Parts: sequence; structure tokens; C-alpha cells
Amino acid sequence: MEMGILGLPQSGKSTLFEIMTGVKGGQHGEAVVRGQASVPDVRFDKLVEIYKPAKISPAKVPFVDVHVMGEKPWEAVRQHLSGTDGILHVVDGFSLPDVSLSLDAYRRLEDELILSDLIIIEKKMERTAKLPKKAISPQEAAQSELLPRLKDCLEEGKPLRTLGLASAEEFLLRSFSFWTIKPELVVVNVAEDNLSFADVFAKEAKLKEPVMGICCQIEAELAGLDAAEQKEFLVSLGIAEPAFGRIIRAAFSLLGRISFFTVGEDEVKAWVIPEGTKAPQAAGVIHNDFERGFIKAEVMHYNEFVAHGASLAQVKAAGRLHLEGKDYIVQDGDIINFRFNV
Ligand SMILES: Nc1nc2c(ncn2[C@@H]2O[C@H](COP(=O)(O)OP(=O)(O)OP(=O)(O)O)[C@@H](O)[C@H]2O)c(=O)[nH]1
Ligand SMILES: [Mg+2]
Repeated sequence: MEMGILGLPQSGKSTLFEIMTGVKGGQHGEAVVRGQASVPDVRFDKLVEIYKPAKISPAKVPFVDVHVMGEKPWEAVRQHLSGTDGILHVVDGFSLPDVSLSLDAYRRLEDELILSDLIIIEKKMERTAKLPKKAISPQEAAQSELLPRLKDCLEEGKPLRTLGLASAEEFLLRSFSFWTIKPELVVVNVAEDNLSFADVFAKEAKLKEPVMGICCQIEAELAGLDAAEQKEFLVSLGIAEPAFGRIIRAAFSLLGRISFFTVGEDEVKAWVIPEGTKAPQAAGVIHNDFERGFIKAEVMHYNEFVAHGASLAQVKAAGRLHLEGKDYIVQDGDIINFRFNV
């Protein structure tokens, strides 16, 4: 799971990127900077407390910050972001005096991305039209059948994600790296003295995409404090938790991701997988050999583990340790020990 950060120039992308990943983005005018955010998870923290492992490995989500330049900037950055699974669209809500101006800014970028996708489709359709029928592969033929529908959608000014394409269709289209097919989370970067700006934005925008507010300036200050100071600061502002965690959780739910855990005294680790992943493929996230040589998965849910005094023996005695086969669908919060043979 990788998230690309997009937004108009000077909307706060690199500030957000640094808050999420600790990496300074776009310092030297690079077009693309990558970093990783650790996923905050109280269950993970609890497991670390229980096992006191030598190594602590929270789930990581890669983020990519882009600095757009040049004539056709969105064409240029497309290839850098082709592998991203979702988009954080950062909107300036701190320097503009009015929500309607922020909305215009949001739409301006969405329109650019829609246009950029439309150009790709038109070029493809032109090329295909010139080819003799025999030269068109079955895959291209299947794509060509879909393209007119996509074109109509974009021409109506709507992003492709609104089409509700089936996952097989999305798979067929993945080589185009369309911008607007990717799930999007709208992040409104608000001023310190106007935290409700994002709610007004959301109300007026009436978007299908989820909208979240963050004050990057406050969050950047927070990131520099230790845990106790953070708590105090948050209480003084009347904020429940740093936006950082909310954004990652929203991205998880937007992209249908869940976490499972592997535990031991050597390492406690959280892994990120798509919802609906079966046990062998989940094992494959750890190592290819685990998937190939998959035999069984010993599974207990985090809630069961904690409910039984964090004792494996008690979980077993209660019959709550399950031995699962290759069709088992891994659940959010599962603690798994894979048995495999290589
Ligand atoms: N007042 C205020 N200023 C902010 C906030 N967030 C970012 N800024 C400022 O806005 C400017 C741009 O922030 P960046 O994070 O570099 O924005 P960017 O979108 O990465 O900019 P480019 O990469 O140049 O397009 C910087 O001077 C920030 O200090 C905010 O929440 N409030
Ligand atoms: Mg930047």
C-alpha cells in the first residue's frame, strides 16, 4: 500500500509528508521524495508491552511527495506515482480567506487530473483506430471496449473512481496509471485559528471522497514534542489525537487494508494486507517461501489473546487457537504463526 500526496503548489504537501514520515520532502527541488509512516495501533503497542521483543516493527505505509514543475506537470509525475494505491489530495485551507476559493483550488487540480487522464484515453483510442484488427491483442480489445465509457465519464468532468468499476476492469486498465481511478482522501490543511474550515469545506463540496481536516502547522509542532507534552498540547487545543493517526486510518479504510500481527520475544511485527486476503497470500507478504511452502496458519485473534490474560496456554485451553488452512481469510487483528515447509 503506497499513498501519493498531490495538491496544488504551496498547499502544504511537503509539510504533511514530513509530519507523516519524518522525512523532509522536496528540499532540493527533487520531483519525488519517498518516506514511510509508521501506523499507530494501540493493539500493536499492547503486544509490544506484553512481549518486550528485541525488535519492534510497526506496520509501515509508504508515502510519496511530489513537487510539480514544468509545462505539463501531471503528465511528468504520473510515472513516478503509477505504483501508488491511493491519493491524498491536499487542499490549501489556511491562506485562502473563503471556503469557496479552497473548493475552486480543489476542483482546479481535479480538473487537471481529469484532463490528463482524458488525453491518455484519446491518444490510445487514436492509436488503436489506426491499427489493423489483427494487430490488436485480446487485452487491448477488451480495454478498447471500456474506454468510451471512461471517456464519457471524464468528459462530464467526473473522476473515473465515480464509475464504480469492477476490480477485473480496474485490473485490465492498470497499465494506463489513470490518476482519477485511484481512491482519494481529501485533506484540507486548515489554519490554527480556523479548525472548523474543513467541516464547512466538506459540507459545501458534497464529495463522494472522504474529507479530513488537519492543521499542518500544529501537527508539525506536535511532532517535535515527547509523548507527555503532546498529550498536554492536544488537551489545551481540545483535539483528541494527532491528525496523523486519523489520516492513516482513513487511508486504511479507503483502500480496504487491515493489519495482522506476528509475535515473539525476538520481534513483534504488524503487517498490512488487503481485506479478504487468504492465509497463504498473507504469509507471502512476510516471505515468498512462506506462501509457496504454506501448510497451516495458527491463528488467535488479538481480542481473544488479551481477554485470556495474554497467555497462549489460556487461549489454547479455551479452544481459541485455530488451525487454519489455505482458504482461511485473514481478519484484522489476527495474531498468526505460519507453518510452512520449504
Ligand atoms: N499558515 C500556515 N502555513 C502553512 C501550513 N502548512 C504549510 N504552510 C506553509 O506553506 C508553505 C508551503 O508548504 P509546503 O509544505 O512546502 O507546500 P508544498 O505543497 O509542498 O509546496 P510545493 O512542493 O512547492 O508545491 C510553507 O511556507 C509552509 O510553511 C499551515 O497549516 N498554516
Ligand atoms: Mg513540496
